[in-house]
Amino acid sequence: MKKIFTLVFVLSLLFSLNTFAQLLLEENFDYPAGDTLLNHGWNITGTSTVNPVTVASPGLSYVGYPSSGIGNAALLTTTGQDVNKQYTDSVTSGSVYASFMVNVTSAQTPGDYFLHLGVNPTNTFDFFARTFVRLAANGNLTFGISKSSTTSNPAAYSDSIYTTGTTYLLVVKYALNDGLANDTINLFINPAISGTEPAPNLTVATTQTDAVSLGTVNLRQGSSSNAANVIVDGIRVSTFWSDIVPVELVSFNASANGSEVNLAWTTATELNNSGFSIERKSASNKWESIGFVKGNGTTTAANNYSFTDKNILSQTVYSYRLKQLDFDGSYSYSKVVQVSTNLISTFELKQNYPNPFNPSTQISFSLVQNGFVRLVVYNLLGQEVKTLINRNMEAGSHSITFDASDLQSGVYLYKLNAAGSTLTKKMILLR
Ligand SMILES: [Ca+2]
Ligand SMILES: [Ca+2]
Repeated sequence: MKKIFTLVFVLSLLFSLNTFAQLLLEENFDYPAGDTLLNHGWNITGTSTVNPVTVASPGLSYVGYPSSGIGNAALLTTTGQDVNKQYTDSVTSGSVYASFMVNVTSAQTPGDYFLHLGVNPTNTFDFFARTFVRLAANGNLTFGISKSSTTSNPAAYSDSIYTTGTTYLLVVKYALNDGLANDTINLFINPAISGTEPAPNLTVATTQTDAVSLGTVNLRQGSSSNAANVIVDGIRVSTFWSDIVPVELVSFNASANGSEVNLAWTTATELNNSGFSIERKSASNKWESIGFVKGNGTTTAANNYSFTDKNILSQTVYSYRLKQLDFDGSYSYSKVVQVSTNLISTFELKQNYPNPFNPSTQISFSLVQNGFVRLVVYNLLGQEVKTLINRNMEAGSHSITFDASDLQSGVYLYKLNAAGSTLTKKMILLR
């Protein structure tokens, strides 16, 4: 990533690109450990108030997942209170995706479900996309999914390759298909963080009654003889896969630096990535492409990219976005970052301070553009007594300390020359 330094001004925006994703729910459990979830916008599912669901520390992390490592987590044990949280809106068509990190502390052979989707307000029977975990014969874990009740439609289970004490990323998908008794449910386990929905690990399509709508995510503490002890964290619900697991780009950073704007971004993984078209607009204009940066095709390694926009105006707010292009021509946009340029619009040489001075003083000046700069001190006879600056400098405000301890008292001139212009001021050394 670019190291950025400027004497003038730095505005830096660094954030995960999904910051403004249209999530129906985001729950990072960024609450004090030990709090009950009922204190943080969750409601009771059913009636039990025994063994409330509480906040546990630390939270869970999963590389590349946007809700990774934020705050704490929810701790689910067995029996007692179940809780739910409402989406901002109920969903009646399309698909609902609910992603979350899960770390199973211990599991039991019969297995039980610890998370499900429900209507809003929740009731005690519309439990859809039930997500299970159980202990397999080989000592590992398997995750499972069902449409609703498993009495006559057992849950589908994954391979028994998962282990306790490991954090997994699970995504539950409930597709509200047009027509009756035909909705489908998928479970994705550790899907690629690519922004593109992959093939699911599990699919359930029974003729059980469909959900009329979905409006809550529910955490459940199952039976003492079946259920697991589970830590759940980073719940994200949306009708778009790309909102919950969006992170082809993990950061996108814009900074104004003198006479240019530097863009820097990082990808966690890439899939068929031809590259990035850099798009810019200022307040009154349309988006325009200002350059292209080649991608790395398909890779699971993190990659850093940068682009410098040298064609900018002063005192202007620019918006930038990346149009990520696949080899097949499909594309997606990053979120937008904004940056305010603060280029100096006047060439200026300020009065030194202090003045008179003994033995040193500060000389400040502003440059409109990058270029070669000379700052020279003369005596009143026009003789050069000291060269303070004689080099290329960046546009912006600068200051330099002039130490006159080897000069005699008197009036001196200091002359700044840059970009073909010269400015001169007087200063008085009083020893
Ligand atoms: Ca968390
Ligand atoms: Ca249906």
